[in-house]
Amino acid sequence: MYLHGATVARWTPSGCDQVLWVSSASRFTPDAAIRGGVPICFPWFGAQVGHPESPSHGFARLSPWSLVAAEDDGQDVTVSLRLTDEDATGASAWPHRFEAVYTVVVGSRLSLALQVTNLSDETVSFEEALHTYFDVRDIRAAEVSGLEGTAFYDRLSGPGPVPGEPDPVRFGSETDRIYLGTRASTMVRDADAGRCVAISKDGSDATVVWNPWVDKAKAMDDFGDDEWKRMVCVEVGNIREATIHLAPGGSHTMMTTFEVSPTTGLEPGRTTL
Ligand code: TA6
Repeated sequence: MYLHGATVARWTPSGCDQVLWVSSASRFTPDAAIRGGVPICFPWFGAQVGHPESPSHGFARLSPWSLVAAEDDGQDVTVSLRLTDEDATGASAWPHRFEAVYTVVVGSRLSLALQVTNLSDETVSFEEALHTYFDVRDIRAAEVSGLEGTAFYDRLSGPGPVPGEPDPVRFGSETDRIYLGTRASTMVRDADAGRCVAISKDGSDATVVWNPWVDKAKAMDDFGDDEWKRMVCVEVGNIREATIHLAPGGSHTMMTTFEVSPTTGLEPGRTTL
């Protein structure tokens, strides 16, 4: 885990392979987000509306967080990090007094909780997401379930929401979707690796699913050309209609938990390229 962006980069439950993916081309510099693990998107998702010059996905993943607590209870290790408007890099783009506390519980499960408190004397609005990169053996044999029937914004095809689909999400091309109004748990089923990662959440009304596929992977200089095969992003968040509005003194917490289990022989069809 890095103080830079409070980015959890690796988590390997005992007896399991690595669950989180990090690009071999990722930069580890103060001016760049880590390409992989769990970058924190806050206080906006994607481009900041009306501010094209602002960093994509906000400043939290580019900022130095402070360690405020660490505890090992023999079972789990709990680490808490903090970011305020005073420490945040480029916070002028969002001129509000705030405190964000990120609590990470590492054990046989990984739990992440982002609590944001409005320290200003006016109501503030923000978007957020835990932009998790999961490691998969081959994206063409993987699927994401739990979003069946849920409408989504397809960021590749245009503005309006698209009706939900009956089946789990499978991957045969670039996929970039924001699922709306969903508090559902999801599951990454990685057939080739014989494992599932269950993703439960709380305080989140949106879920994003992303794989850049071939061309977008090539277009990113901190992402290996062939690495699109080995990752999928499933991101719990509050985005667009789920934007959070916090009154002065108010707090909001979004949390997610990951748990690994073996697949039970449900082999989805492999997507051919
Ligand atoms: O979460 C999906 C997404 O918003 C995609 O549109 C893609 O741009 C990805 O995030 C990565 O964004 P980044 O700013 O990290 O390059």
